[in-house]
Amino acid sequence: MSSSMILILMILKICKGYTPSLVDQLAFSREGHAKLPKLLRLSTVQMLYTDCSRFCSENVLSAWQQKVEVHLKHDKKFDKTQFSTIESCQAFLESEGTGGIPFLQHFNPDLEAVKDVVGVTSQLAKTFLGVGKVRLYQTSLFLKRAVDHPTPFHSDIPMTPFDTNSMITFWIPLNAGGVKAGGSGLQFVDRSHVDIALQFFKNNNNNKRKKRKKEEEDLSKRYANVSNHLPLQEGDATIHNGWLLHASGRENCGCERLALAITFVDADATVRVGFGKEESGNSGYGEDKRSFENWIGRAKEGSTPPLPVY
Ligand SMILES: O=C(O)CCC(=O)C(=O)O
Repeated sequence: MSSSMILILMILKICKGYTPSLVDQLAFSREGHAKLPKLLRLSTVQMLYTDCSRFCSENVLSAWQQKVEVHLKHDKKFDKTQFSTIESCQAFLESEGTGGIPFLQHFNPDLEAVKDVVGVTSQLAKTFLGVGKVRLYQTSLFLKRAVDHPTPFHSDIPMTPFDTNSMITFWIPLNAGGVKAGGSGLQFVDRSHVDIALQFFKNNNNNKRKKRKKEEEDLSKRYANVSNHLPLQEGDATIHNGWLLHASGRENCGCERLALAITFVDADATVRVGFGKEESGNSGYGEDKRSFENWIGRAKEGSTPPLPVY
């Protein structure tokens, strides 16, 4: 059987054959985000939930250790023996006054159900980014517990090792917590992905660094429109551009919300020169480290990374 035939059969098995309309493509391009209704079959979402929640339960300690690593930042060595229990990680973060976390995150779970969805979303990623081929950057599970804090506004690209404008994330809620109105589905700052003026006029004067930092903390006057696509149905997904500011609220159903995020870049996107050393990228450097630590040592700055192409 040809590979395109296999892909078609896989698409039919896991999704209802969603095709991106011009309206969706325009929304993604203009606003930086869009809703993909009925992307996956309910049975696919249920299977993903079962496998992914089991994966999270089996790897809780590792997710807490990642939080400690992120807090220590890349210039301090993380000693696993010091953090061999969940309690030791929690006690350390508490002693550092972190005041809670937004979620527990698991990178690149090796699960068949996730691989199938990667195959389908890779095809859509090409259409939305308008490129011939894409590279899978990462898959990621976001578990937001009832006690967790809101996810702060951020854009994804600074946390990644890429020099690109072509990045897309599919965010797929796997249980009720991510779909209901008032729940912890993503919120998006409309058009913030094309706000080049922010960097140009607010971020280029070293002498005013302190003032600039303060200004950057509150952009609520600058960005009037924060949108969401809630309520979603199970099987719906949202997409957002890698530069778009996005966040999520608290999980207020008293349960845990689990979401799968799948991120692609243009296959021609290269590894940023000086990645991990640059001042402006440092804040987010540790957050995705688990995702790229296995290959970044083999990657060449200014060249494409050793990641799978679709
Ligand atoms: O699920 C969340 O709360 C955060 C997800 C996120 O930031 C992302 O998918 O880029």
